[in-house]
Parts: sequence; structure tokens; C-alpha cells
Amino acid sequence: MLTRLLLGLLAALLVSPTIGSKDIDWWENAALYQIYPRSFQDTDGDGVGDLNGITQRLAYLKEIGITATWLSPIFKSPMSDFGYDISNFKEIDQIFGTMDDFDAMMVQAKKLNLKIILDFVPNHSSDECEWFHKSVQRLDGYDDFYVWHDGRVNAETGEREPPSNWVSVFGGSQWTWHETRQQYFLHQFQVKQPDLNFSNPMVREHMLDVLGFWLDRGVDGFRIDAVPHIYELRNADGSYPNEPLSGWNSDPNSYDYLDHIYTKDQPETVQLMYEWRDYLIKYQAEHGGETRVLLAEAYSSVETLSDYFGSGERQGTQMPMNFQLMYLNGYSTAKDVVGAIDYWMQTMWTNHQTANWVVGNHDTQRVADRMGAHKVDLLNVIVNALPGASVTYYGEEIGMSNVKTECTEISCDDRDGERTPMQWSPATNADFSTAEKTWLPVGSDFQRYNVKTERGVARSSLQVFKGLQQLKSSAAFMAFKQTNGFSYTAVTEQVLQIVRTNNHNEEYRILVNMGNKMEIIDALVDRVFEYILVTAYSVHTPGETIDLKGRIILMPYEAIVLRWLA
Ligand SMILES: *[C@@H]1O[C@H](CO)[C@@H](O)[C@H](O)[C@H]1NC(C)=O
Ligand SMILES: CC(=O)N[C@H]1CO[C@H](CO)[C@@H](O)[C@@H]1O
Ligand SMILES: [Ca+2]
Ligand SMILES: [Ca+2]
Repeated sequence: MLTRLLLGLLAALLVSPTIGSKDIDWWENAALYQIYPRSFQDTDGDGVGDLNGITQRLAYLKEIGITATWLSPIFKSPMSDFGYDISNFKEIDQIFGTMDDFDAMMVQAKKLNLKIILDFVPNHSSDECEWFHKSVQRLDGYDDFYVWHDGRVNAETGEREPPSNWVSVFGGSQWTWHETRQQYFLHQFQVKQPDLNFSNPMVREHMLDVLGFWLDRGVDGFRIDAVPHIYELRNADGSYPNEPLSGWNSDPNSYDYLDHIYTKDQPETVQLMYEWRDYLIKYQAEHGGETRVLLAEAYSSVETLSDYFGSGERQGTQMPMNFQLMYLNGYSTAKDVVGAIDYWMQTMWTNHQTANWVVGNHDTQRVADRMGAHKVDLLNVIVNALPGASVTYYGEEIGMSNVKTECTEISCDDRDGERTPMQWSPATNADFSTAEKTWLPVGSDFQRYNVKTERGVARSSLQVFKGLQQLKSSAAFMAFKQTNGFSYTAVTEQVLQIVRTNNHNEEYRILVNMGNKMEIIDALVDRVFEYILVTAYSVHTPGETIDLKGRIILMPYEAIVLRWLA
């Protein structure tokens, strides 16, 4: 124990002089990991993942170098949108376990020094939420809790019609008639997900109360769902303006039919980010502990994200999630990657010195399908080599693919393919569950792509991923806020180079060949480097050295990490 302490102290001494004047907070450089709880680990044999399963697997997150994990919703829900339709924001759904299970998970997480971030879904509740029932009945204080409207009467037909032409994200009108209340209610997503009225101070208070409830149970922050959709524009007379046609989709039932100028990114949203952050700051001041974070899911322009981040006195979400790298595809070149990085850096880095890089989530095809199986490691290298936080969707670290799924009674969602069970081992059901049938099928390639097997294979996706996490805590990687602490360039059309340095005695060069051809690069710099990390397609071995004054050859889809030590 004492030796470990001493070693720790020594390491701190070695590292600290090089960190520089601007210390970084834990989240700025964090390795984040998204767990989709239904598919991580089942412990009671019902074929659906649960909280005890997450608790059991936290040690794995520690093993691979994760700082914090965010969990998709675990709250009470009829599961019409698998937990994104919450019927009680302060209860655990029984399919995931109990509040005791949750507390036990938190204890284990603290023990391992892992942070837990919960999904926070403020835009809507389930229509089975008590608040909605009360609102339907116009009960005291709940009358205006959701967005209700009488609708418009069509002058020609005399028929009642929805208040506006707005189309829901999942298709069809955003307005549904409610027989009991005899009014339309708004839902930007499913009919079973009525939108809350955030102009109502009582709604905002209820939501702060939800945040406080989970902070009291020890969570380290929240990932806010569907941020751009929180507010809608309402005319002074209470009517709602039609949205203009987008001009590029001719199906009136499709979300893309309209240009969402009145139902996305309304100015009040920025204020709301500040309000939530203020609440977290105050909470921390009163209760101590490390910084509580807000991540925000917002498919918005980088200028809008910059507003959500805030500045000076007005602090908002620390991590408006950066989805730029998710837009890459199988044809993307190193120059395209640089373009995607630039889009973020030119605004967010310039304004706020902050960055985060998301690889995937439960709404997007996995990298193996989006870009090709050869490129999974390349993307993992890129997001972890860039300065800032990385966000990994469970299974990307072992190169999982989308799975062909069929509609069942449990699920029939076009996003099912990227939500299948985590592949832990080559055993039955990939060790995810003892059930005869899991809620979604286990990928047919699980005997090759699984944690246990990949632990034993040099240069497997898992090993590469782990190696990258170790780099994140090196002096050069920690110094990213120093001037010239990093750079990224396309040295050829297909080869991306990322440099990380503490401008002192340590420098890393990361080279990624996005193309399917061998690449030869001449004279990068006049210094001798050591191979630290190589991917599957490399002909080199860690420990080899190379003089970058000469030429360096990269195999198709090869990524390498080189280190120079003064
Ligand atoms: C939302 O709540 C506010 C404040 O209670 C109220 O003035 C407004 O009419 C409500 N909006 C809707 C659409 O019901
Ligand atoms: C990535 C993500 O969290 N997507 C969710 C956004 O919000 C809608 C509605 O709550 C969900 O259906 C998505 O899964
Ligand atoms: Ca279970
Ligand atoms: Ca809304």
C-alpha cells in the first residue's frame, strides 16, 4: 500500500511540472462510455440487461480505462421508446431492477473511481406519467404542464385541424387529439411522448427536483436528451406558425418535409442550459465533490452549440456533444476527417478551448457498418488521439457490427441493429444472458468479436483501445491546453497526422491511413521515434524505432502511434 502511494506520488511529481499553467478538470480529457442498459449484461435471465449487470461489469470499464459512463434511461417507463418515454422520473423501472440495485451500483462505481452520468429526458414524459394524467384532467397546477391547443377550424370544410403543420421526428403530425381533454397535445417524438411546457415555471421546478434527486444519490452529471426540441415558438395570440417546406423531401409525413425553424433551437433553450448548470454549480458548492457535468445531445450548428456552452458568467453545458465524426462514411478521406475536425475546432476550440468526439450512439449505425470493419480501429484511434473527451458507444471498443434483426413483439425499431447485446465471450449468448432468447439477437460474429477473445489477441480492437486510454493520461496528452500542444493535418489525401506534445520532453505522432492503398510519406520531422501502438494491419512492432527524417510507409488501413522522448 505504502509503496503504491509512494509510486503514485512519484508519478505525480514527474507529471506535474509539464502539465502547464492551465489545469484541466476531469471531464475535459475524459474517456466516456455509453451503456445501453437493456443490452449490457443480464443477471436474472429474462434476456434484458439490468443494473446488477452493469454493477458486475464496472470493473471492465476500469480495465479499459474509462473515466465515466453514461447510461441510457433506466427510469420507470412503458418502454414505447425503450425508456425515452418516462412515466416516473424518480423511479427505477423494474426491468432494470430496484433503487437498492441502483445504490449498490453507485457504491461499486465510487469504489472503482468511475463516474456515473444519467440520461435526463426533459422534453417529454410518457403519456402514462402521473403529470400527464393530471394535466388531462386539468388538475390544480397541472393544466398548463403540457402543450395543449384547441386546434384550427378549417374555413372551407368546417372541420377541426391540428394547430400547425408540424411533423414529428418519427413522422406524422406533432399534434394528437385527446378525447378526454378535447384538445390537441404536442409531441415532437412519439404520440406516447407528450412534450412538457417549459414556459411553465412549475415544469422547470419539477425538472430541477429530478436533477436534485439523482445528485443526492451520488451521480456525477447528466446527459440531456433532445435539447433542441425543448421549446417551440408560439405566437402572441396563442396560435402556432406553420413551418416552411424544406424543399428537399416531398412526403408531408416525413420529418424532413419541413424546415424546423419554430420547433428547434429556440432562444429560450440557451437560458435553460444556464439554469441547469447554475443548479449543478450550486449543488457542488453546497455538497462538495468533483465537478458535476452536463452533456447535451443536440444535432445543431456549432454556433448554437457554442451558445449552449456559454461563456464567462453564463455557463451552460460543458459538453454539447460533437457528432461531426459520425457523419463520416466509408468513402471519407483523411482530408474529410480534417474538415470534420475543423468544423468543431474553429468555433468551439477558438471560443472555449473545449472538445469532445462522439463515435456512435443507439440511433446510429455502428462504425463497422457506417465506415467498414477495417476502419473501426482507425476511428477509435482518431477520437482518442484528438484533444478533449472521447465518447464511445458500448461495443465499439471490440468492433461490434450492426446485427440484422427482425420485428418481434418486444421490439420493432429500425434502430434495433445497433442495440444488440454486448459480446463478452465466445460462450452461449456471448455471456450476456442465460435466457433462451435475448430481447434482441446476439450478433452472429460474437465468437470472433468479444471481450474475452480479444483480451488474448495482440492488436485486437480491444487492445488498441486500451493502449489509447493509457496515452490519454501521458504528459503530452494532458498538456493540450498549452499553445501548440497539438495539431492535426492531412499529410496526404488519405493520411491523417495528429501531434500531441507538452513542448518539453515528450511528443506523440499518430498516423492514420484511411485509404486502401499503401502510403509513403517523406521527411515528417528530423527526429527518431519509437513505435508505441500499432493496429492489426501494421507490419511493425511496438519498440521498433524509426527516423522520421527518412520515409515512412503505411499499410492500407494502418494506424500507428509513435513517441519521441527527449
Ligand atoms: C405554458 O405555461 C405558461 C405558464 O404557466 C402558460 O402561460 C402558457 O400558456 C403555457 N403554454 C401552453 C402551450 O400551454
Ligand atoms: C441518441 C439519443 O439519445 N437519441 C434519443 C433522442 O431522443 C429520442 C426521444 O427521446 C429518442 O428516441 C432517441 O433514442
Ligand atoms: Ca434482466
Ligand atoms: Ca418541446
